[in-house]
Amino acid sequence: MARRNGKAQRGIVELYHEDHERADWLVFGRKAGPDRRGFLRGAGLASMGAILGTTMPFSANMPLGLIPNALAETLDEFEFDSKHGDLIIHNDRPVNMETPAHLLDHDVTPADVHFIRNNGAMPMPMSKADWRLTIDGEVNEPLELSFDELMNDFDHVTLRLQLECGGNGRAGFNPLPRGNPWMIGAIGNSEWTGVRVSDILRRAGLKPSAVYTGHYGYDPHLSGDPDRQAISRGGPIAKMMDPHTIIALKMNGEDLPIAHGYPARIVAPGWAGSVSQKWLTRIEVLDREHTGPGMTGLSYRVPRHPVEPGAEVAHEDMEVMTSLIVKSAITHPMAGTEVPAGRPFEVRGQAWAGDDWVTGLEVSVDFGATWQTATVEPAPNRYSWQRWRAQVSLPLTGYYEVWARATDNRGRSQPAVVPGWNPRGYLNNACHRIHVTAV
Ligand SMILES: Nc1nc2c(c(=O)[nH]1)N[C@H]1C(S)=C(S)[C@@H](COP(=O)(O)O)O[C@H]1N2
Ligand SMILES: [Mo]
Repeated sequence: MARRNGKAQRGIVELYHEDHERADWLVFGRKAGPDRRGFLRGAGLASMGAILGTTMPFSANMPLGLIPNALAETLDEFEFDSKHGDLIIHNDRPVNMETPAHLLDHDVTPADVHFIRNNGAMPMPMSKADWRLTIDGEVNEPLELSFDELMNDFDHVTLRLQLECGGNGRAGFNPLPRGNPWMIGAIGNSEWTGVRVSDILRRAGLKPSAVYTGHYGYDPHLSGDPDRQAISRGGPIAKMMDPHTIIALKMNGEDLPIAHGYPARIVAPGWAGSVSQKWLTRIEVLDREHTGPGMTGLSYRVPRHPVEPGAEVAHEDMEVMTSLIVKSAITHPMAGTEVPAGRPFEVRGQAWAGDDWVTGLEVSVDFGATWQTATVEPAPNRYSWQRWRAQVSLPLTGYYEVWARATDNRGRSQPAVVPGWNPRGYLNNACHRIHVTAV
């Protein structure tokens, strides 16, 4: 990856030059090698076809590492400005970028280091003047609201809210499920200003039949088919009526960046980020669980009972994920740092717990044999992550790992090893570890 002046960039061509196996993995969705063809017939080929606008009959003959010419010509170099440092790029079409752990150190995540998760294409921004939000379905009075009306006719709240991808931590699962191999950084905690979804639903008037929402955005499906949605999830009415679930009009006091849903998005903190529809245009109130893309099959669903790693799970044995679970990140020092042996230094980070909150955090520098208590700050508001700190000292020179383990208000803490495998790799809250060398 080229890095200049805090810009991270990676073109498809460069990617193939560097590492054609990884490039194949990115482009075709799965690893190169003898089984590539199998994957090409499946999801990989479908998404390739979507990008090319057609199928590829001779795909089986394509030499490894060859860039489809159409792609080589059309895939622009993807560039993302950040004055704070580089993000980790998992994919450039759709755009998926992760925040490295040390950039989670800001208590309020700056917009330019907030992870990005797109399922479809990045849309051309719709102007605030043209934008409308429709509220319909199981309501007494359907609404069509303009941006100005949201700005002027409703109360506004400003909250620091955790937004975490349900697949954050997926990279730790074995076998690796399909999807972006997020490590720890598909989480952000920006300051969002907007209107409570509950206020809007109350204005529309919920019918007694209302049980769930369905969310719609204006980002195009990767296929370009205007009748298909990139993603459309929703949540139970109780979650949508929580006063912390908002339609955000500002991120850190500014217009939302296009990557984060300009001009308005839902933030439903503590649940899989996919509930937080970006580029929001419509909330449909439903009398049953929503069935949009991302609600059914294996997507954002977990097995009702533990399953063997790699198992195929029948769709009817899966249920929709609700709250995410207790987790923490070590944001300082940066992994790989050298520290002086025998002298205390600060280890710190952030911790969060979905709908719950963090009551304790411990760190270990001896692979979990002993743990020392860190201080945990209270959240500035519910659903914000919480800062923790500890003074640590490493007795002798050599290689160490720092591990962090948070505990929530219900007494649940993070496992040292990866928790229950599931087909799409959600809810991995194993302890974050970094390595440091004492010199
Ligand atoms: N319209 C739309 N909304 C979306 C998505 C999307 O692809 N399209 N991705 C979802 C997912 S999976 C996540 S994790 C969050 C990520 O929000 P961010 O990109 O602002 O970090 O947005 C959600 N909202
Ligand atoms: Mo996500």
